[in-house]
Amino acid sequence: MLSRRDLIRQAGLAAAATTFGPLAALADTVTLPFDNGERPLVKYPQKRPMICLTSRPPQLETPFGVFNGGPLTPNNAFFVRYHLANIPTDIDPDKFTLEIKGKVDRPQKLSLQDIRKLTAVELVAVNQCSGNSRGFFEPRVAGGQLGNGAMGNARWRGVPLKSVLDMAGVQAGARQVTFNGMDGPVFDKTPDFVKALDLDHARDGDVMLAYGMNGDDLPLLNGFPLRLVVPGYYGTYWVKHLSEITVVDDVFDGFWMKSAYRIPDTPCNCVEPGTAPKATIPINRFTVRSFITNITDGAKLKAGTTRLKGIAFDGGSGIKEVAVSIDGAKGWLPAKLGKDLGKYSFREWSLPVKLAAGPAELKVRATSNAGDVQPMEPRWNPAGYLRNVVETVRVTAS
Ligand SMILES: Nc1nc2c(c(=O)[nH]1)N[C@H]1C(S)=C(S)[C@@H](COP(=O)(O)O)O[C@H]1N2
Ligand SMILES: [Mo]
Repeated sequence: MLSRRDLIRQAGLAAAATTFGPLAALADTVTLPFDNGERPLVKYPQKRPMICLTSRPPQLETPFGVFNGGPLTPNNAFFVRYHLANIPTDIDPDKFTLEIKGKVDRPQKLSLQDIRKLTAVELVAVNQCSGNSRGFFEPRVAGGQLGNGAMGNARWRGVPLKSVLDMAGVQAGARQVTFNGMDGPVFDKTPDFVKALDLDHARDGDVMLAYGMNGDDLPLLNGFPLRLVVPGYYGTYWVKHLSEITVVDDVFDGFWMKSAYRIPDTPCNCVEPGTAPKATIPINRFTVRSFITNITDGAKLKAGTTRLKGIAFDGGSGIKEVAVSIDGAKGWLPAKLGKDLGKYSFREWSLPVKLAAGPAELKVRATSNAGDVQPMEPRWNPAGYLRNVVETVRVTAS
């Protein structure tokens, strides 16, 4: 068994030899179901073969079949998203420090050991990229053409962000908290990746600084040695290799908050396809979604009883019910929900259905405890975020 250090060293060596990149481009490819959907499978350190969107920086999508393996996504199959090509590849956990500064009474410089000594909490939560499923948008939109694999569910271990903010003593009048990681732009003109949360959100007790993922350290590509976990919120806020927390007394206006990752300020957060929103707000909680995981589009099945199974999740109210249709949305049957791993987690569901010989359209539709239901028609926004239309899996039974 390789130790964490060995792995990191190995990653470091790979970085020294060339630039950090795939250990191997595998012969296999995957074809996502939209135009220009052909992608190579690549093998990066600590990862199994993953669908490659870009290699510099690494942007890796989880092969969808992984989601049929259980409610937690294995670390070596968890998707990877970066914006800036200069990612840290050789982090010495003994030298790592997290700084907490700005409008605080007692600025802090914490080592990983200091953080590990604080009372730990664990929480199961989905991380999903805002652009997950962007490749399905019609009309098509610019940005990474992702299938449905830019999401994952893990048991995160760490400390509440509130604990370290309290240690530092947030000053009266503070409004937001900003988060910066160790990656940076290659060209000076590209703005550094810095995200912000409102102070109340940052102190809600659920937002956490995570060093553990599914019982192990974070993989390097998922933010080793420390990342922000913002349960129920899109991945853009989940800053990796987190090294700088700054309390500010205004609304942070960095590029990645003010200009990027924004959604239409309309009740549906959508606009007429092909049009621009008049006003926008920062992206925030996940829309409610569900998937069939054990049957792929185009599958040939035996007529008779088949057990459908899959996952559902939302932005943190939890899943109330999941309904399944096998006749193209004419009739709906309630699915049985699996074990509740918490309101931020994937919720498994299953349902035996009887398929007559011939073609069938299988659909699944989740309702959240907040009362949100997946729409039957896709909602559109120019950045390709928030997709949550009821998905269709076409099968033929014989
Ligand atoms: N430091 C850093 N953190 C980051 C990013 C980044 O580019 N740099 N991208 C964010 C985005 S947009 C997403 S979707 C998540 C993805 O987390 P993952 O790579 O662990 O799956 O990381 C977030 N944290
Ligand atoms: Mo993202």
